[in-house]
Amino acid sequence: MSGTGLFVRGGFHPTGDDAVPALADGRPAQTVVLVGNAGGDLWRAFTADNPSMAGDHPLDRWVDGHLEKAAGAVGGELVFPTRRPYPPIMRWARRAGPVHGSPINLLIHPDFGLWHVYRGAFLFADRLDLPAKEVRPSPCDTCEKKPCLKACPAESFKPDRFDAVACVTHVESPAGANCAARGCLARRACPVGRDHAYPVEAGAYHMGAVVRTVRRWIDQGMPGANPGAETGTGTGAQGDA
Ligand code: B12
Ligand code: SF4
Ligand code: SF4
Repeated sequence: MSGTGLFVRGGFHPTGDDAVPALADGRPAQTVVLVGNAGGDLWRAFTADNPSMAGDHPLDRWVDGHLEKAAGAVGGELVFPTRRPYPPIMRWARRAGPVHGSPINLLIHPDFGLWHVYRGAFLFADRLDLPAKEVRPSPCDTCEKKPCLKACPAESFKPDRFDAVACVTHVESPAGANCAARGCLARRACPVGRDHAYPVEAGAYHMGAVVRTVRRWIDQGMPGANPGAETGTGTGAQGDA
């Protein structure tokens, strides 16, 4: 994965509470290792490799190709965070590394802030030795003003859910041009990890993927565009985030 911007985000030994799926041969996974990216490295590597951006979901296809190659090399079984049934990757991420929930639901990392995601989980039949989990406090605990919560012009962050319809309706409107062109204002309002903020073009690309996905869910009649209501398999096509 060298030169791709992908890196190991930590690992853990699952228990029954972690809802880790069984391996293809039915055995339980004894070790889970998460891979993801942070900051702009992955975007720069991807665009250098794909100057034409041809085809559907070019970022997902590029990332998935690298993950599949790596999984083959280390003998792990791959689970993708954005393919249904959605794995509880945010729970796994908290088990694996120093990330915490934030008021806008994205996980916050003390160094990367909100500028990091998870691309794949490698499941292993063996109990592999893992370094001790890094334990660090949440930056949100000492962030008094919580600017992330005040930045969304569409009031998409409800106390218990993300209102994807309100978000996308705003982003598609003329008033939402800033979100559309540069990425989510709420994510950008957080003072933590600003040095790791995605390049502007990456923000626009990811936002475009979110808008297309949620618009499709709305067109398919999914209540509140809540994907949790949906079952089945296949790509969530939210990826590209
Ligand atoms: C579906 C999905 C979306 C949908 C959400 C639709 C909706 N109505 O909520 C859409 C397409 C809108 C979306 C958007 C984004 N997403 Co998204 N998304 C997912 C995905 C694939 C599944 C989540 C899910 O529905 N699980 C199933 C349900 C049943 O489980 P759930 O626990 O109930 O999940 C929901 C709750 O956590 C709920 N929720 C629970 N409590 C609370 C409390 C508050 C205050 C809020 C706001 C929400 C909330 O929000 C979840 C839905 O997003 C996850 C990956 C994963 N496997 O978890 C990524 C994931 C959560 N998304 C991610 C990202 C980065 C984004 C975007 C920033 C992408 C972008 N392009 O800008 C935006 C920001 C949205 C936001 N501010 O929350 C990352 C987060 C990484 C991190 N640092 O934490 C994840 C983990 C994917 C990844 N590859 O790492 N996403
Ligand atoms: S703005 Fe403050 S409360 Fe919001 S995510 Fe960043 S550190 Fe946490
Ligand atoms: S993209 Fe814009 S409208 Fe959507 S949640 Fe972020 S700030 Fe709100």
